[in-house]
Amino acid sequence: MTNFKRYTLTAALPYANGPLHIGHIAGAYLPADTYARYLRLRGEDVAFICGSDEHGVAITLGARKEGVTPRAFVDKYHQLMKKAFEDFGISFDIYSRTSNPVHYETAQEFFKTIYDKDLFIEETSDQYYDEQEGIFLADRYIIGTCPNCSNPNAYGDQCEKCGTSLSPKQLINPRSTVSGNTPVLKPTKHWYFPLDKFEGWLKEWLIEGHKDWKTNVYGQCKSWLDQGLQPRSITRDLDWGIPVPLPDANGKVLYVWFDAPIGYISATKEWKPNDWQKYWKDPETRLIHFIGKDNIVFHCIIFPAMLKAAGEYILPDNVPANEFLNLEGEKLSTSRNHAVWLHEYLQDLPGRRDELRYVLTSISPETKDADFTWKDYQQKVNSEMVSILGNFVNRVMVLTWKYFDGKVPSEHELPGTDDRRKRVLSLYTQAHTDLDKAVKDMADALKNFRFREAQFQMLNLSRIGNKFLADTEPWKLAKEDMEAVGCILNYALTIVGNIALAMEPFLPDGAASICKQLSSDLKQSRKNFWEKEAMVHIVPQGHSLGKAELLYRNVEDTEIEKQTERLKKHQPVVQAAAIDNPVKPLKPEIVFDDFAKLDIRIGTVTAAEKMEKSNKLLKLRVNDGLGGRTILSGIALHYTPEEMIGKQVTFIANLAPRKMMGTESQGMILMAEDKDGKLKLVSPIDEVSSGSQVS
Ligand code: B3M
Ligand code: ZN
Repeated sequence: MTNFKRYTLTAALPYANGPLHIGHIAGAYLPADTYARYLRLRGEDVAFICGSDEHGVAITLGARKEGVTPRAFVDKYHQLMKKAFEDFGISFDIYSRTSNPVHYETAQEFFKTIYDKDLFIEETSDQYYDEQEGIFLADRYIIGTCPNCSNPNAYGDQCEKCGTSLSPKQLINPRSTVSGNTPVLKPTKHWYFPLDKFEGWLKEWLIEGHKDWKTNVYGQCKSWLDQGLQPRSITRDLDWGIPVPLPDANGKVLYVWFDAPIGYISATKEWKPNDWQKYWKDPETRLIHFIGKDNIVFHCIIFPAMLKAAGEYILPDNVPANEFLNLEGEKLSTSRNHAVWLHEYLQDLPGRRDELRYVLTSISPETKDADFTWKDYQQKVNSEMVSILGNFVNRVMVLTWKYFDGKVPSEHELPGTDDRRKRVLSLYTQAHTDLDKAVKDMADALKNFRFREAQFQMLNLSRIGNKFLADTEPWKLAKEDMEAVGCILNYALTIVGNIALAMEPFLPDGAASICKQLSSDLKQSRKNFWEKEAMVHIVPQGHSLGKAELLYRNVEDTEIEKQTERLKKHQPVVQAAAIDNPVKPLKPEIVFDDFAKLDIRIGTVTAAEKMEKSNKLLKLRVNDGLGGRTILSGIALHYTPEEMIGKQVTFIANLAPRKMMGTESQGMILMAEDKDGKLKLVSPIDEVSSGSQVS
């Protein structure tokens, strides 16, 4: 690692459109916070920057849904998020917001800088327009079928199903998310950032220069660059956003993904109005973006190109993006309200901040998606935090009080050569070697953003400590050799103190509790510990300890049950009408000849039985006027065999026969799927003779 003078750490600016959940925390904020704490402990100069992202369609659509103005909407969620971050103890140096005046100025200036270099392309083109609402439909104002994966609800900027980034005109059957209407095309002028012109430079800087980035990040960037870059429009026709700072820009605002990353710079300005430049313009500053995987291209390709275009700015040196966190096996979802909300967690489980930090780091989605379950949370807290870590610290404290009245015993090496003492000495040497290695491995993992591994090594210190106590058995020696007991407990207390130091980036509350118990702020040891990356001396002989207290408590079954009940009770939030429209969008248009190929007929069911070993299939005998045929139909959950007999059904008569579970099905019965998923037979209203053709 090159030596840097200072660090600028950014964590993705969350949209002020809803509360924070554990997916956000695990994705960006907790790893960023752990890293920021680690750097500060090492004595580095750190700017840890975040704030609310208050523009864009996520905001205007959200405000619309709640029936309030965008201003009222962002005010509400900005406060909520800011407070949740504070209550949880994320140690931002500043948590700003992109509706601040300083951000307006900064973003407009940034635009002007690039504009003055004549880099933007100005172009009038036809864009989708909702005539009823009188608005242009960009980004999430428009949905349609994804040309890549046929997801019928792909957005105008991205298909969430396959991840492809899209523009509205690529959507098949586009419709307005506001009114549900099919849009028309209307000309409008916009400014485009010539990303294509930066392609060569990006390849060099990123593909050649940053092979050290995480594989998931590097891979995504490479595939983007391999596909070739196009100019991207960076302005929008919206009435909420930062006005484009040009005289002929009437009513246009900056695209949210243009202004939001500049928000990192504005927030730094707000934090250090006279001294912000060194965090953004000095090549000896290391810039690191902490984000989730859905933000990779913006932070690795588009924003760096913008910084490069503006000139003078440093570029990200690393972007350790995380994959996603799931909850109880399902995608976390704000709209379906399938989430553990941070503010609810803090209310329901007060005094358990470290527990959430610990569990989220231990399952951190660093290389692949991960799953949070409440059972696993309970298990990790009880069997790791309580049984291993808390238990070790407590045993050492209690034993020291018991044998030495809370005073740190002998600091000296254990004299003597009898077997018992030799054994204690060799156990001590072994523990010391193991502990030094764990500290070193922890520090290495931290430097490389492998927080899971780092935290595992941190916990290893107490595993080794427990083993040291179990092997030396000071409670047995107490009968015969108090000098040996003193040496053992002195070292055990050293381990406890080093554990507190190692815990500080991960579990700050527990670390503070240990300091209190040791009755020391550990100031003398801290810097040494992170510099040497090895075990350090903690408190002198004779130092009086504080009272022993339990670091962590077990999570009871009832606490977990309450949480899983809460999850079940979470009601889906009401969606914008058009997005939630249960009526499926139309399939691509066909010509008459396509239709004419189908031979659709009416038949009468003469016999019906359940298919063995299938709970879905019914085996039907259908009078088709041609001697009858057997058709298997997946309706067993909706109709009993008895109900089916005598019913007239509509079926495709010329579909190639297909064998299912050993029986040939000679056709397909047509069904209508109701909005609750129930299947209903499609039958003629008046009876017709069997074999009648439908046309
Ligand atoms: N607000 C997207 C998100 O919350 C966006 C990040 C901006 S970072 C500059 O996923
Ligand atoms: Zn798709």
